[in-house]
Amino acid sequence: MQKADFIWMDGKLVPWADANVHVLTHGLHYGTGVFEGIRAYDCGNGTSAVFRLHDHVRRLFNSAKILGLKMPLTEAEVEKGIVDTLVANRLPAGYIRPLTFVGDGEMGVFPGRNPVRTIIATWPWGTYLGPEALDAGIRVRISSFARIHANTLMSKAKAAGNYVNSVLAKNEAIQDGYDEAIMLDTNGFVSEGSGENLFIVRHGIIKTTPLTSVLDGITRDSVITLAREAGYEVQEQLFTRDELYCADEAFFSGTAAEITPIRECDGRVIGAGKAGPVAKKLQELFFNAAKGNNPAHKDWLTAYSF
Ligand code: PPE
Repeated sequence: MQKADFIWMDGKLVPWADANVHVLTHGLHYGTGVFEGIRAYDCGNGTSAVFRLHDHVRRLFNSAKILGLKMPLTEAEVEKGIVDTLVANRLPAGYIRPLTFVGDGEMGVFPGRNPVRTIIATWPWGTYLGPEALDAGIRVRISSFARIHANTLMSKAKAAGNYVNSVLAKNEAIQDGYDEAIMLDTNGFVSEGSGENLFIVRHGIIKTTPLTSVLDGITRDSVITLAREAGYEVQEQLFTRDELYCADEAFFSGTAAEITPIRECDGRVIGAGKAGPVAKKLQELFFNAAKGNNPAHKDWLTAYSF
C-alpha cells in the first residue's frame, strides 16, 4: 500500500511509523472494533471533498452502539480528525479508514474497562478490483460460505470481527481464480460481496438486496437515490442466484469498489459480458456527484483544501 505521512491516534497526528498498539490489544484478539471506509475525491481547481462524511461517521457511531462500545469522542471530533488527517497528508484524493477498537488492559472476552481508542488513517487507493474492472467488469463466484446471520453477528455493524466471514469468502474466490465472492444469506437468497453491496438489472428495472443480511451501504444508498432521480425503478427485494445468472446486468457498489460491473458469475456470462448501459450511466452519475458536478447533491460533500 502507499503510505502517508501521518495517522491520527486518539486526537493527535503521529508519524505513520509510530502509530502502533500493544500486542495484547483486545480488538486484535477478539475482533472488538468498528471501522469505516470513506473516499475523498479531487474536485479540480485545488479543492477536494470527502464523500458523505456525516453519513459515514454516523454509521461508525451506530456500529459502536451495536457492539456496545462507548465512543470516547463526538461525531464532530471524528469528522474534524478526518479532514485534519487528509490535510496533514496533503491528499487531494484517497481512502480514509477510521477505526475504533478496544485497547489493551485486561485480557478475556469481557472488554471491561479497557480503553476505547480511535485511529484515522488515509492513503491513496485506486480501483479496488483492478484497473480494468470499472469498464470490463469482474468475474465472481457464489461463495460456499453463507453471509452472517443477524443472530450471530450483525451485518449493520461494520465490525472488525464480521470481516472474518468476508475474508473466508474472498480467499476462497481468489484461490479459485475469481476476482470476488458473492455470499448467500442463511435462507439461500443473494446477500452481498465480501466488501460490496450488489445490484442486478432485469428488463430495465434495478433490484438490490433489502437490508436484512447486508451492510447498509452508503454507496448503495447513493446509487438508489441517483437511479431514481434518473427515472429508473429501483426495487429492494430478495432474489436468488438463478435470477442473478439471468440478469441483463449485475454490479457491485461500495466505497472502495465504487460501481464495479460483474461480467461473469459461476462461469455464466452476465448480459453482454461487460459493463452494461445502466452500470455505465450510474458510474457517470456517481462520479459526477462525488466530484462536485451535481448541484443537487452538494450536501453529500465536505470540501477541504491545503
Ligand atoms: N458490504 C460490505 C460487507 C462492505 O464491507 C462494504 C464496504 C459495503 C457493503 C459497501 O458499503 P459502502 O462503502 O458504505 O458503500 N466495504 C469497505 C471495505 C473494503 C475493504 O476491503 O476494506 C469499503 O468499501 O470501504
